[in-house]
Order: sequence, then structure tokens, then C-alpha cells
Amino acid sequence: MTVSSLSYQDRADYCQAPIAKQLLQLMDEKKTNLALSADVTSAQQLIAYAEQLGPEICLLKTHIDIIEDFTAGLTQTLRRLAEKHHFLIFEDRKFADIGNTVKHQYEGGLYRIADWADLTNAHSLPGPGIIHGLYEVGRKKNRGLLLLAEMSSAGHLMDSAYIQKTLAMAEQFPDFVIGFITQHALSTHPHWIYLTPGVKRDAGGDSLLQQYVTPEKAIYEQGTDIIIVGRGILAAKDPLTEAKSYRQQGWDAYLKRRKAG
Ligand code: S5P
Repeated sequence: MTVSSLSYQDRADYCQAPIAKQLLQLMDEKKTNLALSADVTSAQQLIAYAEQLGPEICLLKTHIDIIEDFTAGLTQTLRRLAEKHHFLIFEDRKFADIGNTVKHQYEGGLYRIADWADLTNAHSLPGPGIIHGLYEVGRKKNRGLLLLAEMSSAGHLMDSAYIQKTLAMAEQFPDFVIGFITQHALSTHPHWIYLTPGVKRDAGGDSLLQQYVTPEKAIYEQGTDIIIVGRGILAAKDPLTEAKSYRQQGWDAYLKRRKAG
């Protein structure tokens, strides 16, 4: 049996981190592999999207530092909506410093990310110390970490050697690192979860070197698990209809992949 023929639920059995199991189970139960990249600048807009689109998604991805009127009440409301609509929260913080610094950035400051975000992510560039630092804060709170293996932007510096070293680093923390931000599946181990940003109905890009693939390309051809969609949904005339459509496309691609084995 190949990894691509396994269901998300089947793969949950291979995960050491409880939050990874929870995410994979939630995806099969809810029948969605869509993550919403809620890149908005007001608390009210963020809450409105989480309320409206929450039923369609497995993950709400935030950039909490672009919110202009942030208060701790916002993250409490997001947690309530995550319970209500059955999704996890992923703060796309992209930590990139030494272990001691990221510990403070994750635990404290204005945003107290570890208190409310089920998942966050980090660059592997500084070496394993960054993961040790985040682990000290996040592991006891049952949080999970994603490493950025491969970005969607044109001209990024993550070559195949960098990607392989990132994978090797992740393997040292199987109860905390749950997967990767990547354009392709990276291994035959069933416990890794692959999230792909830069997804839109039509391939192409933006004026700042973002590059898009379609949901089918990400999930079926490149073997990843979760599509992260931002402007493809948020810039649409009717975001709810568009979210339902991305959800369907992502799910169909997953079923097609499992069938193909
Ligand atoms: O390689 C990456 C990694 C990330 S997390 N490329 C990305 O675009 N992202 C994030 O995904 C980016 O920060 C943004 O929040 C989202 C893509 O947004 P969209 O509007 O282009 O779909």
C-alpha cells in the first residue's frame, strides 16, 4: 500500500503528536482539506470570515501581526469559533531566530501565540535550536510545528539540499513537528502533513512573485495534503461560494489520488 492511497484518518495512527492526529481525523470527519489564509487587517473582518467560512475549512491560517486593532479578546473569539465550527488555528508566524529568542516570541509579547494557535511554523535556516526553543513552549500545551521546506515565491533559495536537511531536522522532533509548508510531498513516511500555499483556481502569479498552482496540481500531482487559499477566496465576489468550490476541488483531488494509489 502506498502513502497516497491511505486516508487522512489511516495516517493519524502513524503520528506521534496528538495535534497531528486531531487534524488528520478532523479532515476526514469534516471532509475538507481546505485552509483559509485569512489575510485581513481588522479584527472584525477576521471574525466575520472565521464565522462565515469556518464550516468549510480544516484550518484557519492567521497573520496576527497584520491586525491593526488587535486585542486578546480577538484570539479568545477565534478559539470559540474554532470549537463551534470544528477547525484548528494556524498562526503563520514564520519564526526564524535562535532558540532563546523564538521562545519569547512564541510564548509572550503582545500576541502570546502559544496560548491560542494550535499550529505555528518556522524556518529551518537557524538550525535545530529554533525547534528546541519552540518545543520548550509548545510541546506541553499540545501544539504542533510546521517547518518551511519549500516556498511558493519565485526565486526562493530553498534548493533540494535545503529541503532534505529540513526534513532530516524535522525527524528529530516527531512529537512536535507535524509536517511542512511545501509544494511537494517530501517523504514516504505517512505521518508528515504537507500544506501548500500559493493555490488558486487558475495557475499564474501576482505582481510580487507569488506563484500559484491549482488545487488538483497540489494534492493529486504533487502529493500534498492541505491547500492554503487566501486571495482566491477573499478577493472573490462571493467568498462563501468560492470557499465551497475550493473545498470540493481539494477533496476531489484527494479522492482521486487515493484511488490512483
Ligand atoms: O511559501 C509560502 C508560504 C506561505 S505560509 N507562500 C505563501 O504564500 N505563504 C502564505 O500563504 C502567505 O504568507 C499568505 O498568507 C498565503 C498565500 O496567500 P494568497 O493570497 O496568495 O493565496
